[in-house]
Amino acid sequence: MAMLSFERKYRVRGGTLIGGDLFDFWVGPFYVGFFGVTTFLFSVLGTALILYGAALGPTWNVWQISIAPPDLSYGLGFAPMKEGGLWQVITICAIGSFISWALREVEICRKLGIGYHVPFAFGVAIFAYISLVVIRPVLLGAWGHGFPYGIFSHLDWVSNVGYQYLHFHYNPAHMIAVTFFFTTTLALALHGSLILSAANPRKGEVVKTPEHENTFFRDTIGYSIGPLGIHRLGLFLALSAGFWSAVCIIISGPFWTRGWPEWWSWWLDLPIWS
Ligand code: UQ1
Repeated sequence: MAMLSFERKYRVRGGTLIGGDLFDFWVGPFYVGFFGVTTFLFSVLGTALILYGAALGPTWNVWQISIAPPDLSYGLGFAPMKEGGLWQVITICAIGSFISWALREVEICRKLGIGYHVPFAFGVAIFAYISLVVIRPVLLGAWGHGFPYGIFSHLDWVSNVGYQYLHFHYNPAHMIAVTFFFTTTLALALHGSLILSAANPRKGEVVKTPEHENTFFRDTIGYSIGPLGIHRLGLFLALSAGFWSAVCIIISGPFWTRGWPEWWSWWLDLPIWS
């Protein structure tokens, strides 16, 4: 079905989560919806506050602009705007717009009658962000444990927090996350190259079939996961990367305060060695 007639058929009322027909329309190619409106409002306010924070100085150098969370002494209370309160409101706007965006995706999935895989996957990314700026700071008792909103400043934060645990690569959850990140790129490289090799042949040759794809991997490694299976595997790998990243930072501080290399002494402490 041509795209234009497909869209005419599927761009129908209904499937909204809230408010019935309210905002249940499109503007040009974009679906609006109640959550499109809330996404827009949160992101405009958040962006305006970031610009206001930048205007407070001391620099307009885009690499160096930074909006810092409150001092640790404010604990889990509200801070004055110019002393981290801006960071707090920007964080609320960010979470509000991310969750609104996910719910707008859910409404579009409902209209189309497709699964909720995309908003679910986005939800894992939202969870990773919320781990850094809400879950871990709350467990540690101060918003000051959140990361600053700036290009260089957030890099400095990652480095400093990493060194606080001596050598972050010894964090077992970090190891699992990194392994999932790399395996995701391996899977996508295998999948992208396999599909192009079969579906995009040189001029004059016919497009090959999923049987060709299966057979390539059966011939090579004796196993093919299949054209549907590779997408399940890819989604699992990518979501696991985000999930274990969230775990690795949540456990750093709230559940383990020493250097991560020391964590591995459980191995030396096993009774089997004595
Ligand atoms: C695979 O087996 C497969 O099924 C035919 C694909 O679908 C098109 C793929 O893209 C890939 C990469 C594989 C190979 C993957 C494994 C885990 C054996």
